[in-house]
Amino acid sequence: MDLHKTPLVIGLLLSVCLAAACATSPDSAIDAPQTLSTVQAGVQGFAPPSTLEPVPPPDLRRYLTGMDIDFTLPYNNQWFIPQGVQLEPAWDGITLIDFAGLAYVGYSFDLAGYEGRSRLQLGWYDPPPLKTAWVGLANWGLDRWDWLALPPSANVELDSLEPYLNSEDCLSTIVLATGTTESELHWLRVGDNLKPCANMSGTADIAVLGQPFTLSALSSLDLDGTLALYEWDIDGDGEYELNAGDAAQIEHVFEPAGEYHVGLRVTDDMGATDIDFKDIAVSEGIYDFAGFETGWQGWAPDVADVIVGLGDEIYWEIDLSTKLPFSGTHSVWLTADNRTDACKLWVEKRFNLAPDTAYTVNISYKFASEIGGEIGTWTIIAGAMNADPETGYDIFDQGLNREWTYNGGVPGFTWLDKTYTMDVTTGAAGELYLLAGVWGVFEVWQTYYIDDITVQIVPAG
Ligand SMILES: [Ca+2]
Ligand SMILES: [Ca+2]
Ligand SMILES: [Ca+2]
Ligand SMILES: [Ca+2]
Repeated sequence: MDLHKTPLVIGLLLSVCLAAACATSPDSAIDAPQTLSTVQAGVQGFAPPSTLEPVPPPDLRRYLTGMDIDFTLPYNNQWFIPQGVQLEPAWDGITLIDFAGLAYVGYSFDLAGYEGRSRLQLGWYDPPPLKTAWVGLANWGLDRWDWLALPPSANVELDSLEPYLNSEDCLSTIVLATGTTESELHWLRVGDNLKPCANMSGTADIAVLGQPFTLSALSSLDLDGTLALYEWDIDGDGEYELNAGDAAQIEHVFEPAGEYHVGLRVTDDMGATDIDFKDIAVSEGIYDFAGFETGWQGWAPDVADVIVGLGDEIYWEIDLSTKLPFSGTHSVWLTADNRTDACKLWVEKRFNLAPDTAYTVNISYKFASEIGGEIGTWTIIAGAMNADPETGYDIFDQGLNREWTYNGGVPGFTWLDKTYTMDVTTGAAGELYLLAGVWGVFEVWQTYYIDDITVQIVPAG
């Protein structure tokens, strides 16, 4: 197939539809994205969101998700998917591969009153190969489609939007894919640089005096670019004195004890900034870190609800593994075939503390999940108990932290940044058990990884 001629041919085919497009329903083009998580999730080239807290993208106007198709425009070989739309040019309606196939969908933007940059941005969940995708813009004055090869940046810069606005200031565009590779379009947007979102949610809120503390900005993101600079304001005076460069995490030792109002400022590759804050209480206490490079470091695997019947136990395994470390060469690997529909897998560690004493406990760790959507999602369990967790009832009764194991829609295993703070009172034995793991709530096989567990225990304030 001659790729250079194809868009022209299609342009002729599509031009007959042009006059009707957009003018019929300009308002339908600016529907808000379906969910915030869809918006923030998994756009190609972005730092993965490491929590599931919604991070509202700024400036929803002029922003369409891949699902916001304008069906008054031509379309072919497109399928709705949770993260947008899939383009499958080689689909021939049966199962065979059509090497000359095309996939295309159209979108319309209401640009009334818009005077910003003449730029169309496309965010791909799974981008098309180079030189196989095109953007068609409806040129109303010349009554034709102007076809532009999609650049690797997926940002289409125009000299002016003027030729592409109809009498109602509507911009109509077609995204077209050729070849035999599927691609997935996540969003489209007209406008200037999007502000980044600073997020400190992976940073613990208690710290042990004189011990290393991880300031984490891994949950921050820039929807249309990359984060170039992370800066921290340790003493809360508005001056960001700690420059972490492009490192999303940095170690800091807090001294003296007290309450700190810590600020994070992130700067994207276009120079735009955003800030976030967290109050961190620093006091004497116990600090414990395990990166699992030299063994279990006091942690131990445990399971519950893995028995199907007499002599029949589901397959499960919790092991130190080199398959996917966050730090060093090893992490903890947890996997199970959840035929019981209720299995629980975790690692636990015992700490010996004063009896009958109230403590504030923080457990922070890296958690890798490949679960991008709702199907098959298990839940994270993380808790602190004053007795050895042995059964499902033990941990259920303790008011554990439970959270979905979604990874934000990113393909493959993605490291998430988890931190949980709990109050617990020891019993007569002075024992404290911390646990981190997963609870199988769908009857499917799943695998997860845990690494870099930091525990901080301070007397309850
Ligand atoms: Ca940006
Ligand atoms: Ca400061
Ligand atoms: Ca490790
Ligand atoms: Ca146990």
